[in-house]
Amino acid sequence: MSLAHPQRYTITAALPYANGPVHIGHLAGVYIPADIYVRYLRLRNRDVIFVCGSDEHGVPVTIRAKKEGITTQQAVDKYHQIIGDSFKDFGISFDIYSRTSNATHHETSSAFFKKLYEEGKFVEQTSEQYYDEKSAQFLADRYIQGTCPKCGHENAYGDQCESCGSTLSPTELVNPRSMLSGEPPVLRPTKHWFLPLDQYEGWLREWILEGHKDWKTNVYGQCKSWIEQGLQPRAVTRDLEWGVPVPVAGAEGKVLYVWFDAPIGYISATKDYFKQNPEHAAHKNVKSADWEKYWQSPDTKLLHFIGKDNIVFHCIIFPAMLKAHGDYILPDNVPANEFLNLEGNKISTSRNWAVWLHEYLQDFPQKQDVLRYVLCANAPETKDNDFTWKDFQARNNNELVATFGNFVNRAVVLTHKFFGGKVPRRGQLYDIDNELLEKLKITPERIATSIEAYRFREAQNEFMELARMGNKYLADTEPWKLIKTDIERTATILHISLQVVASLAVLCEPFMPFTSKKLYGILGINNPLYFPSGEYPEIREREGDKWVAAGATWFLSEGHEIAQAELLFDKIEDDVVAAQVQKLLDTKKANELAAKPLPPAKEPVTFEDFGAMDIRVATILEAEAVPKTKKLLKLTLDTGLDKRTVVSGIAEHYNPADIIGQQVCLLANLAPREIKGITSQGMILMAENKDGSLAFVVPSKEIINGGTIS
Ligand code: B3M
Ligand code: ZN
Repeated sequence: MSLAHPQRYTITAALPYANGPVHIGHLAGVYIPADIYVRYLRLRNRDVIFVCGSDEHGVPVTIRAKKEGITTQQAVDKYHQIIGDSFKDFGISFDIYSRTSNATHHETSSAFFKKLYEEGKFVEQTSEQYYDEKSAQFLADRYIQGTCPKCGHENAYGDQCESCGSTLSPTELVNPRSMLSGEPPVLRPTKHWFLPLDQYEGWLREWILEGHKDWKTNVYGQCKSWIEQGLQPRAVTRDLEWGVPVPVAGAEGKVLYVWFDAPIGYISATKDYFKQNPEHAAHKNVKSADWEKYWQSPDTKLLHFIGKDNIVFHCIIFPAMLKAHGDYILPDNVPANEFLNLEGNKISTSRNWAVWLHEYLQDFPQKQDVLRYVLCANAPETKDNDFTWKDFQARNNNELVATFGNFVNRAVVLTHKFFGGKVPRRGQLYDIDNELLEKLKITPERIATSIEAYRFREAQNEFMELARMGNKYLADTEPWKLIKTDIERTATILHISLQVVASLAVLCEPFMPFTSKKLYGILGINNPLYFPSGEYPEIREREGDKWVAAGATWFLSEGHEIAQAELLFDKIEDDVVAAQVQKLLDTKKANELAAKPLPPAKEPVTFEDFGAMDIRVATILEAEAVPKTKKLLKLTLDTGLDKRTVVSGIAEHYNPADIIGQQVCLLANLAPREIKGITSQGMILMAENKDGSLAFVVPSKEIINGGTIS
């Protein structure tokens, strides 16, 4: 059951690992829906806190740091900054973007563990785990590689084989080796603390399977299958150096498992927020210590926005932790999304198959709202979905430019042209006017209903429907023609159009906040329009410190002066989109090459076999294409011994003019061969890349022609 009348909302968005930048999949799956929801609540004047931060513990960050040759602290500092900036750039309106390496979080998660420990909520278990004797440490699953027992892939990880996708445990690997030292690890006993999830099974069954049939089917389904498979005790500590130290005597060298501390990060972030913003929600008169209300008061609605890979942690493990602790409320809902693919393939950080937010902004400055719009329109709400650049272009050009932007622009420009930039008088209304006004009246409520049901695509589409209808209204009534014969009717049409524009300005705020702000500017609304709590969809305008209703649908009064039109959206041309597609094709090619195996090793040869080769340094004197061939050059070489002709298949890699004077290595005693009527006396040594590109093999300093190579 969902909380019917919450007094306040605590909205969390998954804490991204600080091990890389964020991409469109993150935005579409988690942060855009969360931000829409929160902005909507704020428009309705609900008391809401929106928290997030970087997840700075766990093995993924240590691996990334190692790869970049920097310390783990440096790595998390770097990515915390990059990720935080991307969110800010895209208008994700967190009240706080915190981080789990800070003091508040260490204290909070440590105290959380300690309470559970002292109350005997954990079970202690000693088990055998892989240990690297050379580096003197236990190995996280990700730090062990070996042969996959299922498919024979030689570089499977201790937790997963990326070749066949099987989930593994480290002891299943054949020929395991430590990624730290390369040595085979040994098994050693180690003690850990486990959260006995099996003891919470009955309660989880009741709370989720009976009590939360309202959750999204993808979420409910995953929970059901986890619970029905039977829950096992789950280790909440690890043998690692990086993380929150286990606050118990005899636990040296152990830290909290990242999935134990990370969700507590939501609580820590809330505490930090209140420390930094004691005046939160001034109208609510909340004190700084009141962070507790947002986590412990049963009239608070707690929602976790996450991607589908995090469902078990947020629906089963974290709630079991909260329940074990006893002081906390539980999530009211966990509206998890599925995954967004990119041009038909799974987004992958390691394969660089992604549209990175910071790169998007370099290529499309000021187009944050376009991406927000497209990602919401395609959000993977019920199934995995695909982002394509073609669709991005089409939605921008057909929906944002041709419909929404065009409607606003015409209404504003014509008002200036015919009525000096003042909202004209509304005269008699006809059916066509009333139809649009009816739409205007019902749309806010419809958007609200969709958002409250976590159907953000549908909500945004409702918004767009109103813009479409407005656009059609102008096309049908043609005020630019009517002005010649009927000024009064033209005035009414523009009056109504401007009311719709004003409504769109407010309604688009959750989806396209940058555009909304521009529209407020154009309409000359100094204080943003506002939906009074409980009276939605009636919109009021703020005058000084008072809210005044301009009527149920009339937002702009007659005579109100508006500013000049500004470009809201502009057309994205084919070549711009083609460049993005090309960038991906290049990535794909680079990945394919990286995955392509090297030619296999050849059979051994004897020293005598090798000694029989007469390899010499030579210089190219002349070069010309061999007629009627694409690949061949005829070269004249100075070998020190003689001048000779060699035909070489390098025409696709070098221009004849560029290689005159080039030193090369020549297999000089290769038996002469007739090629295209030319006798070739020897062969030039070339090095070959995976992509087939060729380069001369040359001595690293100048050597006389005829110098031998051995
Ligand atoms: N950092 C996993 C992820 O980025 C993890 C989420 C933590 S939410 C408490 O998918
Ligand atoms: Zn495998």
